[in-house]
Amino acid sequence: MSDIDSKPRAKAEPKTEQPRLHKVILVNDDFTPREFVVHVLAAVFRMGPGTAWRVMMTAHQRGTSVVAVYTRDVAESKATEATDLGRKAGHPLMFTTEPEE
Ligand code: TYC
Repeated sequence: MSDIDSKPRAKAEPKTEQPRLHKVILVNDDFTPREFVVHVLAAVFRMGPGTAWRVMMTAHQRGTSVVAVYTRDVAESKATEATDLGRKAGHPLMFTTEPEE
């Protein structure tokens, strides 16, 4: 077979790039009550109590825990909403975001 009649090869990359996803990260502190962290995770991230407890304990023991992954706007607004719930209740609870690799 000559290469003259060979078909163009399919492009490996998709034409449009997918938007980069961002992680919401829960940061441990020494003051926010465990139950309050679980309440915020359930309210803002729609977690069941078992999952919320595990995510909270991961941050408590390791310093941080990945809560969820969203597009950048959603990740940032949820991190702000969750951090604000803590601040309004007088707790230093903090959620941050970072792009996924
Ligand atoms: N370390 C807190 C305590 O012992 C509980 C806690 C867990 C706070 C996770 C924040 O992201 C956090 N009361």
